[in-house]
Amino acid sequence: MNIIDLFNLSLIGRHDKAAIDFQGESLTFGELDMRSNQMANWLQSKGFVTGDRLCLYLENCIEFIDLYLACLKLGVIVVPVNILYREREITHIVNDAKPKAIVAAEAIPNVATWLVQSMVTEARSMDKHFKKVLNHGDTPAAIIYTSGTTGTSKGAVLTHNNFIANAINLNTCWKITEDDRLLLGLPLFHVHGLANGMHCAFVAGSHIQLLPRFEHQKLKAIFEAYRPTLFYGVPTLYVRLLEQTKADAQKMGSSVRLFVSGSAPLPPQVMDDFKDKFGHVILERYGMTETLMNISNPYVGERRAGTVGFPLPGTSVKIVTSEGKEAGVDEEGEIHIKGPNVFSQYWNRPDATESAFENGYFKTGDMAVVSDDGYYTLRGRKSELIISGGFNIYPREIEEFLMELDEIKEAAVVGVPDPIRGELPIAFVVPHGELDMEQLTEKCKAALASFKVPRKFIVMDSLPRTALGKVQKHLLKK
Ligand code: MCA
Ligand code: AMP
Repeated sequence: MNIIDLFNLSLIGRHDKAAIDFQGESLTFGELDMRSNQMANWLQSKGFVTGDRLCLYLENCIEFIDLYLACLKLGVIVVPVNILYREREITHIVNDAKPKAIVAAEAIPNVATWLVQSMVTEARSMDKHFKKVLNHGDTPAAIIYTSGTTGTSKGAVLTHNNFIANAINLNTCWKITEDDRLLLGLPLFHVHGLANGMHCAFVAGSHIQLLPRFEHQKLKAIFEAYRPTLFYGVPTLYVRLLEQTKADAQKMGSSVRLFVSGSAPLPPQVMDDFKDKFGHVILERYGMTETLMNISNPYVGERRAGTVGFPLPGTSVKIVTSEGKEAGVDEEGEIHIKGPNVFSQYWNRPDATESAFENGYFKTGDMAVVSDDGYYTLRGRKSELIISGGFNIYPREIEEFLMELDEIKEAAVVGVPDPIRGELPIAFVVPHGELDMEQLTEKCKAALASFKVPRKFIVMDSLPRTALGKVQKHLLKK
């Protein structure tokens, strides 16, 4: 089976049930099914077949879902692109994934763009029925760009079966049902919003209130009007929610049965303060783009602050020490993962795929320990990855950009702790002469997604290096 066969529990089986609200528009599962049939017919009429790629550069919207479901029905591989990415970052993905088209709300400079509104208008005249295309579960469903542990952006190929395993796991373990109401403001271009949010709701038949994005200032009113039962957030959002008064927080939490956090470490203090204000113990879990969800605190039982809980069903987890041995209790090592949730390959990168696996396990690059009662605690990463507001930043990408600029000789980027975003990027630069800081920031803003723009530039005469020439980032961090 492919994931559409599973979504059909709702798309067909709950035909008349309300599926989604978005900016005042309400659609049933049957309407989502019909709209995506029309879009699939339209894409087919443009020559799309199984295995072709389609890039989506869109904020959360119903049209994203129409296109996404249409691609899954056709076996076309969706390549979602972070809406905050700029031309340079989009071009890298387009050159690598070689999609047949890039869909966006507005033309992207120097990138051949298909405009979503005209596609949707044309699709409205297509047949509402779609002749099923047979695709099995190992068919790629999406290529999601991420940098793994090495720092160069690679496309993780996720199959229908990977997504199916994730949806079945979370629906079972977090007891997601058709009675749930999910407030979904996380971006659909990342797996947190897409696979945990949208997929699980479509399989279970839950209702979704979709937001273009989270604007924390508006959340109180949205909670009170929608009365969600389920909420998924990154730690930055939980920090923002703590700005509510206790009385408002209690009201906001009164309809909710489960708050989940992931994508970055949730400080135990935030979890405690949240319990105090909202009266809920946040359930923290751990995942990656390449593996979807791996480890989760339990729905029933102790949700232990600072830990990510136990391996999810079907997921094998090993902690491997620096000597290559399996770690004992409380012994630190790298997390290795095996299971039906784990991706099959990086797009067009057999070399990177091979080095990402060892003995059939994916090497996550995340360090962890396990307690004697089985709770896993993440201890940081092997790589230099910076996570800001739940978005990943690869220092090397910013360093390479800075060093392409005429005025910069050398650059090193590190993450510094930030109480709201978790981490923020800071750049150390060795200039060729005088530096115009404002101009430098403007150049970064024009080329990089806003969350990657260094918040500070620190000018140095030279970067501290080891005898072998490697920059000593730990010294810079200090
Ligand atoms: C943030 N901004 C956005 C969006 N999110 N712009 C458009 N669409 C978005 N979705 C921009 C804002 O314009 C602003 O830009 C800056 O980011 C910060 O916004 P602000 O309003 O101050 O918000 P915040 O309080 O910092 O909160 C931001 C956020 C956002 C809502 C937490 O960072 C977010 O949605 N993060 C989720 C990322 C995510 O889904 N990660 C999952 C990856 P400017 O600075 O120019 O003003 S998947 C993953 O990691 C694995 C698998 C896992 O385990 O889940
Ligand atoms: P991504 O590449 O966007 O899939 O990000 C995956 C990375 O996010 C993981 O390798 C972890 O480093 C981090 N991550 C996800 N969930 C958590 C969590 N609960 N605590 C700490 N880090 C997390």
